[in-house]
Amino acid sequence: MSTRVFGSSIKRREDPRLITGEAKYLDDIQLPNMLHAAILRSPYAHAKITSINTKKAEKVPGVVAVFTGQDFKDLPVLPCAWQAGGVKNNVNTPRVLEIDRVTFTGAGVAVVIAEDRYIAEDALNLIEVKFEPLPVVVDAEKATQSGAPQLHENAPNNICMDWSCGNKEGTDNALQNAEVVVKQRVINQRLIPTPIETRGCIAQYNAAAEEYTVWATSQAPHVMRLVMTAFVFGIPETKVRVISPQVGGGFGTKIYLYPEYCLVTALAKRLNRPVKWMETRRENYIATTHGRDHITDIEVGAQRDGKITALKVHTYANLGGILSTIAPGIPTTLYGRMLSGAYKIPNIYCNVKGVYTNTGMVDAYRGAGRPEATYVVERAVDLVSRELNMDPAEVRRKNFIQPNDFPYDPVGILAGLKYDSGNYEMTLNKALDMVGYQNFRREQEEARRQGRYLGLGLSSYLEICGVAPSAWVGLPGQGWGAGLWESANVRVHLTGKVVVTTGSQSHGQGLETTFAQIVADELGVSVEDVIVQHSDTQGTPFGYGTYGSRSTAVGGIALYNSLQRIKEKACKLAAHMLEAAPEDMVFEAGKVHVKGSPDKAKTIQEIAGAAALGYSLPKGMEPFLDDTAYYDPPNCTYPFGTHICVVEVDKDTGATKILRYIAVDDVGRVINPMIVDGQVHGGIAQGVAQALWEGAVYDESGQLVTGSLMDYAVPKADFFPMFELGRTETPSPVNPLGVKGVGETGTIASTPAVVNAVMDALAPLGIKHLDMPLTPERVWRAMNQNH
Ligand code: MCN
Repeated sequence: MSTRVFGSSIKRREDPRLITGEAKYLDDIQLPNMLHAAILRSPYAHAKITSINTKKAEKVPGVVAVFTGQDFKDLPVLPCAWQAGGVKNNVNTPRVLEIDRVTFTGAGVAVVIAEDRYIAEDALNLIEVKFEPLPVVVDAEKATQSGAPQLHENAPNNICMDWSCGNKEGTDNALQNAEVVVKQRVINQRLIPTPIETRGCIAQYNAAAEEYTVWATSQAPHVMRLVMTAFVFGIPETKVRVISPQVGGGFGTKIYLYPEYCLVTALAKRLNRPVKWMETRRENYIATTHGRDHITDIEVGAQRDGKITALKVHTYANLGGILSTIAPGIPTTLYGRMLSGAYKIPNIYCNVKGVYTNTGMVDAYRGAGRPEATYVVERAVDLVSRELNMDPAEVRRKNFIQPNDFPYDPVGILAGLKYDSGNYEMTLNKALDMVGYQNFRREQEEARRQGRYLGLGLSSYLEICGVAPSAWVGLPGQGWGAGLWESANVRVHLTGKVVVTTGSQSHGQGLETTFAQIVADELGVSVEDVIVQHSDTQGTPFGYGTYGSRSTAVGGIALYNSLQRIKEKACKLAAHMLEAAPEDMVFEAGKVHVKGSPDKAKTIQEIAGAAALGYSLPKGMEPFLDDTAYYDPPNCTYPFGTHICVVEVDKDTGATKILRYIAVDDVGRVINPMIVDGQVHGGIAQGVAQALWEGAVYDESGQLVTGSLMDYAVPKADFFPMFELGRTETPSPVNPLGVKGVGETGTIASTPAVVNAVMDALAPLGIKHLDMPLTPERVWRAMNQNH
């Protein structure tokens, strides 16, 4: 009997090639005769382009060509694929290169193609562009006010969308009748995702076949190909092969179709030579999508006993100067619809104004909408606790959705979907046990007597992930322009070795390991006998890609379903081989045996061999064990948990030190605990970074002040204590493996845990709220209000 590998921490199979430097990232790819592109970007946040003179640049030895937007004016603008919130009439998206006007610093206006990258970069300086600067607005709320510079004719007051969910009248009434009402404005500042590898693209054109091969740092190669061919080039999908090589992190930013990818592809044909473009870090900061950037007014009503009765939220969501591929869906479907959190809140209303400003594009960044929603809810619960002078753990307990409430409909705001399963109090209790809550409160009292500021923050988050049901994302008003199912193909070769191809895409998550674990358990083969292939549109079935923590709960289930059909066929063939009745066959631990006679058996290897040889098959059976499954789940999955952060704020400097960090997550059944822990670690680091250090800053003229790693405070490992992780396992009833997603939990949970901890520490000073990042300066100023 083979050991079950589902649930065991086997080492990541992708790591040897990553650790030894054998993995090939985009910039490692060198094609013969390849040219290099460098892009001239607008130094102005808002300006007309009155003329561009490329003559001097063209004369530089080694420069092959220089192009401007005029040269590509026949190509349409890039599409916006998630037109949520009713944006249909005011979609403004990038061109391959902008032609008349730019709306953010960093928009591409010209491209130099040269024999090497250095020549191309140097020649950029010789392009003469006349810009006519226009007035600039960078703040989403100010952009909607009268007199603000107008960015797009089709978006009066710069409002791209004005979207609401919930019950306004009911919420207003409940707020009027509430025994206490707390109001707070909170800023969820803009973040720069910063994967270690920046973006890049190589394109090669085969003139004889009229076909392109495109290598791109993509989290969704099939979607990239679809969108690029159908909406930009107007050519059959079959004419383009997209390969996503090893990708060095994405965090959402590599989902989209960016202008540079289309530009490089067009150039490869025009110049009939392969062309490569690789983003610099500075370009990455100004031209790759950012995340968050909300200004939110919260009104929360409660009874004196701690029961929350109403939550009203108004948000200005900054979308940047133009829309990225799925931008409108983030502050609507993935934010507004999640504002009930883990709580039974009987009245919820949310209004979101998506706003154009002269800043870089904003789209999904790890968590995408759900960190913003969780921040609102978890801060609101703490503000109520403070107002009522109640223990924040107690207020959470009073309002939690209970285990027998599932499937739970959060007062209709989830557009028909229901939370699948959960036991929120269980994770809270476990986290409180791990931290030693009562002891901490005693320690805190003692510290306060000594003039020290110790604080503890809770975050009992809930998230939606495994985004799918196609029927849900395709509902009128949701605006998603495609389905959201996943696919997997399984082939069991003659020797019993298994090749899986998947439409999911791994860029750090470890899917080559966890998907192999699913196969190993179902077929009873060893993990070493399984290869998982992905990231190449040639040879993998269509899939929507990896984001929204969907690979396991959607792609993994397509794989599971495919394996069931392989097993069915194996049973039929084994029955034929053993001269037994198919209905008497049992598939167990890599063998098919006759019910009650375990000795009368054929191994999966023997069966695969027979299927591949095809000498003797049951009547009508095709040779080979090969199956492709497509899976569209009936619901999303809803991971949850409680994170606790313990901090000390220095009374003299305002600096926050994290003393302990406890995370208890429930992501359903766990395939690989070590990988899941790793995902949680990375997520926590990103969420804590938002709370304490990171923040993208634009000045009034639309220049990104935090435009490099010298100015944007990405944390280092020694900023963190060892994370203390716990887990509960509440299976999801949505899928046969009982799995939920984990890729974003840490980011979603951690930000409010840290802010709540700092606010708890500062409570003796009467400080109720400070906006992030909680830098020593900001905290010190609040502690010393007269300075
Ligand atoms: N897993 C598991 N058991 C579960 C759930 C997941 O063992 N119950 C495993 C999975 O099989 C997979 C990993 O955990 O190996 C993450 O799975 P999942 O939650 O399905 O998330 P995705 O694979 O869809 O990854 C997307 C998610 C997102 S949305 C962002 S953003 C993100 C993230 O994953 N970006 C990452 N994790 C990242 N990790 C790295 N290293 N780099 C990124 O850019």
